[in-house]
Amino acid sequence: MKFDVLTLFPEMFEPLNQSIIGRAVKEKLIEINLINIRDFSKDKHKKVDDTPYGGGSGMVMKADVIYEAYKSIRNKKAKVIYMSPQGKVLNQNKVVELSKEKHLIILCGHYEGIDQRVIDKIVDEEISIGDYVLTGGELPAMVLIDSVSRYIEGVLSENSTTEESFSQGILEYPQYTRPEIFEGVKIPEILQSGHHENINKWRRCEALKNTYYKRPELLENVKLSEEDKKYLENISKNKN
Ligand code: 4G3
Repeated sequence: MKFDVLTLFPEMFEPLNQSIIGRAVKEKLIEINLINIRDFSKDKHKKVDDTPYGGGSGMVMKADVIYEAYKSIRNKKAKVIYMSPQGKVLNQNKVVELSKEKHLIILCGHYEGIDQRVIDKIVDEEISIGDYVLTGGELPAMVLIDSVSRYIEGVLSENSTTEESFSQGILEYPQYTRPEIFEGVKIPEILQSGHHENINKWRRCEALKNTYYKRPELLENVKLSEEDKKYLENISKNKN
């Protein structure tokens, strides 16, 4: 997977050189190519923004400079994504869908936004990471790159995306590791039983309990087995 990122602040992407994503880059499982939009300003002062037509506060990023930056990397096969609070809100299903692309071009805006004409000309999809406003699209772009890269073959250890939160539409079961007793609190006894079928059932029930209490709205859009429904009945009766 190749990510081209059009940004005024390529230095902000330094965190992607760390940990799992950093290793994926070094192993060439993914490629992150940062393009500094400012390099494409033809102005002697390297101007990239201007005041809005019609008046108002703030600055707007210039269409011509962004278009020159885009032309330096343009590729018919790539999907162009604009990170914006006005986009469709990202979720795990969208992340999986994007992970099947070969090449993503991500446009990061700053200031009050970007001249609408270049958005209309080059952008395929507008995506938001949530209903709040940030100073720029760089953090959202990093969120997108991280979440999508986890689904690229070899980036994570086997199975780790199939069982986790959201992959089945519900939250995760709680995890425990040594020590066996922490501040007087023992781990749940079943986890030392060695009975894997019962452990799996217990974990499923805990995952449903977590979801019921923390994110009940997720249960409306998920297919539940008859056993799941029995667990949930008990949870709602507070028997667990
Ligand atoms: C465009 C994305 C970009 C218009 C970008 C502000 C939040 C998100 C920007 C605009 C952003 C998000 C830059 N803030 N929720 N800021 O994904 O008004």
